[in-house]
Amino acid sequence: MTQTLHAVPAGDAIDATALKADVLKHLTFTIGRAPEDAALGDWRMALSFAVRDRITESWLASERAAREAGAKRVYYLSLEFLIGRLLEDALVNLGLAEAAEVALRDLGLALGEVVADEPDAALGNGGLGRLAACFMESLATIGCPAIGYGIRYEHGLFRQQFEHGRQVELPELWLEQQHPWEFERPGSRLRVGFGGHVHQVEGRTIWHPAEEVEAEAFDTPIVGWEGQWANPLRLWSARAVYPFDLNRFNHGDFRGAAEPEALARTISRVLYPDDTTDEGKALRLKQEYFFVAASLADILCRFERDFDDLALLPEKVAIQLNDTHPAVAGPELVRLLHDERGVEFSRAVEIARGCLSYTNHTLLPEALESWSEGLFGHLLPRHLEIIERIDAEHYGAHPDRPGSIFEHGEIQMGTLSFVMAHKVNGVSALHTELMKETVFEGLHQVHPDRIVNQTNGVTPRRWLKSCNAALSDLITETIGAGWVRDLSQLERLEPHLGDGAFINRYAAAKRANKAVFSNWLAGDYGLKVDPDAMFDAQIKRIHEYKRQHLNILQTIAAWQAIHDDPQADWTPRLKIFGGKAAPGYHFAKDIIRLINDVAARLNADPVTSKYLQVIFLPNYNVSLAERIIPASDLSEQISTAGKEASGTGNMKFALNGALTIGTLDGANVEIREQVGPENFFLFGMTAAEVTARRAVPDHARRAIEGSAPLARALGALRDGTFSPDEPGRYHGIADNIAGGDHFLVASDFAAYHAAQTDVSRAYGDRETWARMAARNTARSGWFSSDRTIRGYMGEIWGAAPLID
Ligand code: T68
Repeated sequence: MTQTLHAVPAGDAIDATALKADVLKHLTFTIGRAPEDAALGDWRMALSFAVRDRITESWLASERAAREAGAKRVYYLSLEFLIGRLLEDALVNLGLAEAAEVALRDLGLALGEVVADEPDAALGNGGLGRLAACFMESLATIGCPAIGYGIRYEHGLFRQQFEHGRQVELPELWLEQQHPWEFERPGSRLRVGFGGHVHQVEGRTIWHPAEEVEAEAFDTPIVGWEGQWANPLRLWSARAVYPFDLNRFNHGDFRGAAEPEALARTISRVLYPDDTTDEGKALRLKQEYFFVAASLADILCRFERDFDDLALLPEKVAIQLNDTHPAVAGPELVRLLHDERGVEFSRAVEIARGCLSYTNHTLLPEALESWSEGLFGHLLPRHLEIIERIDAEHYGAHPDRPGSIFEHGEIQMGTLSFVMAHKVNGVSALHTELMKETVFEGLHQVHPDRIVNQTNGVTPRRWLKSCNAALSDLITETIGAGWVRDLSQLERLEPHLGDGAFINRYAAAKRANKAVFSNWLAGDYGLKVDPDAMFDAQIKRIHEYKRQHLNILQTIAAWQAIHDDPQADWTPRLKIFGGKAAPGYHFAKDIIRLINDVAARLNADPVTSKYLQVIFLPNYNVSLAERIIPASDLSEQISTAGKEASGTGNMKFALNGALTIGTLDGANVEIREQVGPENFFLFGMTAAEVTARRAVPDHARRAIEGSAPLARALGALRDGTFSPDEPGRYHGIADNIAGGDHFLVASDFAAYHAAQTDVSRAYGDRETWARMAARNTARSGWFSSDRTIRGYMGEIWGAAPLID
């Protein structure tokens, strides 16, 4: 026992001793278990509480410091926070990872197992939610006083399973176990109303909602690097105002007695899993207003505790809308200021605009939010009136009519957000320019200074330091530990790139990660892979614009080519897929099934499987990404140009030394600029070429005629090669590609196929490949979410950090 303590530095030994004592204390007094009876989950809970104590100290001190400084606060409103696991992140940021390892070893436990026992908090669908989580961590690292506001969904994103290759959705149950990180705030419940009517009393407008629910806050403190600052993530849970109808109960109506509670709780029951269908529209709008109303009431309450002049609001309060989902914050803030506090209407709009800013995450027309006036007016009658007045005033000021909030009989939430925000930002340079040219063209002309760019980033604590110990240790040994706080310091690796010994060590770190991953694959999925094969990964939501079907089609073509000449010098590859399809998105689900069918056929092929294997890992989530990314050699970023707003997975891969094969889309453009075109496999049409190509009649047919491998791969979809029991299963996908091909799979195929051949050739020279990979790491410093947050602070929020 003492030996282990001597093996670590003195500070860690003290931490380990104290931590062990705290773990035992919490096991006894918080969990109520004796060590000899404790299960893994009990130990994890005890460790989490011991860690939370330390975060809480930092959090309360941060809150005190922000208040004393009268600092401007940032409020990040997001319907999604894709947090993942918190324990490891917290340990790493508090500098307690080694101490925890020692303390647990002393108790007969392995830290890795304890950490892996934590369920992922999957309160988000994909990139937008994960960005919000990275931002929370960066805000705390930088020391910017902030609160993240969202919904405490009982069920996060569904759990994905495959049955005969098909996606099936199961409910996600993260709250089935106690969530040790949060503080419940039963004392500060707020009421949120819906429906009803509006009337005037002595010149003032009063809204009488027909229905009310209560919002209860749960605070999870998020700690930054080195534990200097922590901010809360405040998630709202819905409950009934009168949870239980005793009268109905006493009359024997037990079901009816419980009804109000069941109905109210529906609001925070599930994360909207689908960004494509109309289902559950009213509930979705209720969720949006519910969390916005509770958050704004909370924000004003905090403001009014410290200040008494509402004119100061824009100076003290910055409210960021993560996409249009919280767009009702505009009219709600106007309602709070005008109806409830008597501020003159135009002045209320001006104050609200001074506080609000809006981030756009998509240009896809089908993903832009709009609400029918009927539904909206039914649930939020006063807000509809306010929006009408805002629209009229905006229109009055700009008679050339840059675009009304009311178009096609619907309330356009993007326009509303734009009109109510003092800054509107895109999430990559290309996306921001396209915003100006497309959806917001008219508004941009009238407000040329409103749109700004803030290219996304990722937190290097989770996405390098903790997920990739082999590489981060090498980096720290080479350039010191300063990169964890200041990722731009990675450029100090540059002088080492010419050093063969360093490149060998870099390659060895990647090889070690691949070995770990291979063992895990063999153990959990029974798939034996060669760790020296190229690991080629596409992990993200399944969507036609992301073109997983282009990837699998090219895989089929590669398989056919290997069959033609099995003796040739093929570069072995493992194709890794991961991602969920929206439950109602049938085409995306067909793509999943196709990939699984192709995997089954190829992995069982005695001729080709030593060169080409495919695996679709089920239930892709943050923790799985943390496993896959450090072990990958190639990152697939192959969306149709102009469609992917930014991407953030692309940044995580580059940082961890995977080379990108990609189009000029989203932040790929900036990644290629940073890492250098010679360290990036570019292919495909540009956004402008995509637009032009769509106008070419028969573009898909022409592309197929021009590419024999494409024609042959499509042939295999049609002749039932991958679905012998049901030969027609993939005709839909083949017809889509050969027909309208909106996402230009056929037109980009030949270029993609050629680029993949280049990739295989390049991988043959391992030293050169490793140098290119190391260069990707060295030049990815700009993609830290710390840089992004500093951009928001300076250009949008006007907020300053409170630590150096
Ligand atoms: C993503 N958007 C973008 N949306 O696709 C991605 N949408 O390019 C970008 O990097 C990322 O945002 C962060 O900026 C999403 O993830 C959603 O998840 C979503 C959810 C509900 C409704 C609409």
